[in-house]
Amino acid sequence: MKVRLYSLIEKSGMLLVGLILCAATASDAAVASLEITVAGNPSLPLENLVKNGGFEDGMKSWSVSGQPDKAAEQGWNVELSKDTHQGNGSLHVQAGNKAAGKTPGVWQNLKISNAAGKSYIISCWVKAGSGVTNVGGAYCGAGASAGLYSSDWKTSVKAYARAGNTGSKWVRAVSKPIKAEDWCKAAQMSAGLSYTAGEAWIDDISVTEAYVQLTISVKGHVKQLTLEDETGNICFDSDPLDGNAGEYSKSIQVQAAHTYTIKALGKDGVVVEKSVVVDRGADKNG
Ligand SMILES: [Ca+2]
Repeated sequence: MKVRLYSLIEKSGMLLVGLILCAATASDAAVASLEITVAGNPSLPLENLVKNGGFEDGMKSWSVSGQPDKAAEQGWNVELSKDTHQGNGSLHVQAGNKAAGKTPGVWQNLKISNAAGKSYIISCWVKAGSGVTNVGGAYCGAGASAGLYSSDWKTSVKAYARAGNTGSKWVRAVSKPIKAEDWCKAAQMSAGLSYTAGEAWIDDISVTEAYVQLTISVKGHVKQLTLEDETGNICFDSDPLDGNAGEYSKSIQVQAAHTYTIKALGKDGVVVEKSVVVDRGADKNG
């Protein structure tokens, strides 16, 4: 996809360069556009440690939290739903007022290996109704959390990806990264409602390594390159480049659970875009 984005001043400057270039190479065919390639370390998309995080295999790999046989008596309900962010299944959790002090939902153990020194992040897609609140912060609301534990489960570090009322829209909740220390030998995550009444749907839960090194390579005469996240926040800006080298390469560390867009301005004044999906939790709707 090619779009013109830069300011008129910049564009007219590029146009001038372009005209000079054309004059100098009048016999050449049209200016070749830029070719962008991206490699990730770890490789993309990042491995999702959550099994059946999109509930496409029903409730396979999940256990219902608490005392499922007393759910009705305690005023909560956990079930599979067809109201999804993607695919045919999602998790639907309801909690009545008398269950507002509970954490109804599902959980599973995560397999981690050689975790020490690595960081992890949890994300999920959440649709929460008007009754759901997260006034207590990350401990409360609708969504998912993940914990890294010592072998005796006594020491832990936790990450929370939760939302309050989402206006009945699907939104992506993303935790802060947590780092695994030497004592981290086990990992577990859960999804559902936490200390709130109300109703929520949860889908596409992902736990991955928190950071990935992107190596961006551009073939062609690139004048400037930026990397931005899904909110338009610029994560990297090359500033004006020479543009005569014919190739450009840059390695940038980014956080997982986001979608990135590379924009490269060619000598011809045309901006070439490439989107980078770091993990499977992100999709075309995200
Ligand atoms: Ca799904």
